[in-house]
Formats: sequence, C-alpha cells, structure tokens
Amino acid sequence: MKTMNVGIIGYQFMGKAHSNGWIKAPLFFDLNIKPELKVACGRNKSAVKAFADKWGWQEVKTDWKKVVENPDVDIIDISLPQHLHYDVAIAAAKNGKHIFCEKPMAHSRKQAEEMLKVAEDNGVLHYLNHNYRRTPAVLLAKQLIDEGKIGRIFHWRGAYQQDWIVDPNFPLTWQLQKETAHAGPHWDLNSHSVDLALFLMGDIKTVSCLTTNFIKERPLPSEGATAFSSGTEANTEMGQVTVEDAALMMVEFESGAVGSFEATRFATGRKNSNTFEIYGSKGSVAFNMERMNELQYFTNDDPDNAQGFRTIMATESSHAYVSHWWPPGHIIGYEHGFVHAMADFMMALDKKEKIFPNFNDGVKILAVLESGLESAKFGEKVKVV
Ligand code: SOE
Repeated sequence: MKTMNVGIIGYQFMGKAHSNGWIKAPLFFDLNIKPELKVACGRNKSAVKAFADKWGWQEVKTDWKKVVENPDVDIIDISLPQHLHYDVAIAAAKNGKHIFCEKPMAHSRKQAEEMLKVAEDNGVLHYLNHNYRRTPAVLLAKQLIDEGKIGRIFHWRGAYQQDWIVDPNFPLTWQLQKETAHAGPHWDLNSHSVDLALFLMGDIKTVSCLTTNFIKERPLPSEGATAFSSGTEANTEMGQVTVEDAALMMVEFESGAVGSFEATRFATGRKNSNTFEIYGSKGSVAFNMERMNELQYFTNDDPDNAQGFRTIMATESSHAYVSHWWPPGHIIGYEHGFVHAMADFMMALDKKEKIFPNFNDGVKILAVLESGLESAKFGEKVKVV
C-alpha cells in the first residue's frame, strides 16, 4: 500500500486525539494511501519522546522547522495552540507539505488569508479541524436541511458551554491570555459553532456581540496547567486575564434567518456542551454534542395527534461514516470525528480533491469572529465583509 509520512507538531490534548486518528483511519476505512506516523515534535524532549514511544511515532524532534523542512515528511499536522499556527502553516506550505491544522485557524482574518494564499499558491491540501462537522447526527441535520425537510429556516440558536474556569483560583493558562489565545471562548468555542452554522445555514451578513469578564486576575500557571486542568501546585503570584470569559453574539444570515451564539466557560455543570437548534417552516432539528449519537427532529408532516420531537439515533449504517464502525446501536464517541477527518484527508490526497472545512472556511469563520470582537468593542452592529 502507498504511504505518506506525517509530522505532528504538538503532543498535548490534540496531539493524542490526532495520533489516535492517524492510527485508526486505515484500520476502519479502506484507504489507498496510508498515513505513517513519522515524526513527533515538541519543545520538551523527554515529554515528546514519551509521547512518541506511546503512540508509535518513529522519530522525535524539538525544532518544528526541522520537521517542515524534512524531505521525508509529506503531511504536517499542526496540533499546537493557535498563536503558533501561522508560522508553521506558512513554512509547511512553502516546503510543499500538506496541512492538517487544528482550530481556531489563526489570530486574525489577515493571518488566515495569508495562510490560505500560501497553501493555494503551493498547491498543498489544507484542512482545518472543526471536528464536529464529521459527527453522523450533524450530517443527518445537513441532509434533512438539503432535502428541504426543514423548509425555510428562520432561526439558529447555538450555545457552546464549559465550566472549567468558574473557580477564581483556576490558573491563568495560555487559553486566558491574548498573546497566545487572541480571545477567549469567542475564539475557541464560537469558532466551532460558527463553523457549524456556516455549514448548515450559509453565510453570515451582520454581527452584534457582547463580551464580559467575570474574573479579572488569576494565579499564574504552574507545571501542567492547561484547559480543564489546574496543574501540579498552587501559585500565589497573580496575572491579568486578557481575554473575555463569555461572549453573546446575534447574527443575520444572508438567507434572512437570524441566529444567536453563546460561548462561555462559566456555565457551571456544563463540561463540553455544544448545542444547536434550527427552526424552519416545515420542521426543526436540535443537537447536543454530549448526546452526540442523537438528533432531535420535528416535522409538520407528522399527523396532528402524533406530533412531537423525535430522537433519531444516528447509529444505523445508513448514516454517514457509521458503516465503518460497529453494528447498529453500538454508539461512537468524540474521538471518532478525528478518525473520520484523517480518513477523509487521506482520501482527498488520493483523489486530489479538496477537503472541507479548509483554510477558505477558516477565513470566513475568523471574519465573523473578528466582526464579533469589533462589535463588542464599539457596541455596534458590524457588517461581515
Ligand atoms: C477547550 O476549550 C477545548 O478543548 C476546545 O479547544 C476544543 O476545540 C473543544 O472541542 C473542546 O474544548
């Protein structure tokens, strides 16, 4: 079987999710090109070595430039915090490497546009990992919309809620600092919701947004502190939180529909609740990532005496991707979206086709998010251009 070599840069949460995806994709999908786990890269040599040994990466590097310049590497997997995406993606594309990039794409729409241009100019495949698109129930929602079952759509209601920073003593991790994260949940979480909205509803025309901070200072992070995890020991020195804690955004879609987005890390009890509801003239759908195998569907076509939201389990082989996994009813989970993305990426390389979402979608997502921050700053509705 033909193979292509992957170099992964970053080895934390996404490094693990991606490694698992590269390993599982050829086991569950019939791929003409198999990804080889060639080299893993991170600044901490012993930590990246331990990661590489565990997941089966053949080599280890501590300088990402050595990976993007390595002639044996075909694909660069950017599993890094977003402030590092731009430099790595530009260098990877200039070296002719195909790019599998984590979200949010970059720190600004301008950076994203440059990443898109350099990738296109160098003819490399580019993919932006908004992983929730590859959930069978989300694809069922898309199918129902495309078949006209929802009719004319009036409303989008999205909410992405977490609670890992409710404790004021939770440390000031990189996700809470502007230099490394650009913005707070509006960038990290609303990027997912906006991606889903653009996918399911079409383009967004205007944005009005409000952001707020509940906790303005936090202890500086100690070893191991990152999203969802406070690290090894408490720190007494404090630092300023420089991103928002919550964002509420209202939008007008090009289609005439209207929508709302809520992104927060202060929804006590909500660990990773990524929900959307879509209401149309003929029916409605609702999704909750924490019950990701299910889609709620209401149709006016049901007889009056039997109307109501039904729960469709998207685990029959007739649903997207499911035939590659288990018998009906044997559910799949969070990691499967990554496996689906890796499989589609290798198939796109094989067929020399585009894959979605890609850097072009990333530019659109950041244009909406950037307009949101502008609106929050000036207190005005902003046109997305
Ligand atoms: C942290 O908030 C995070 O890991 C996000 O960065 C991911 O994109 C999301 O899928 C889960 O939460």
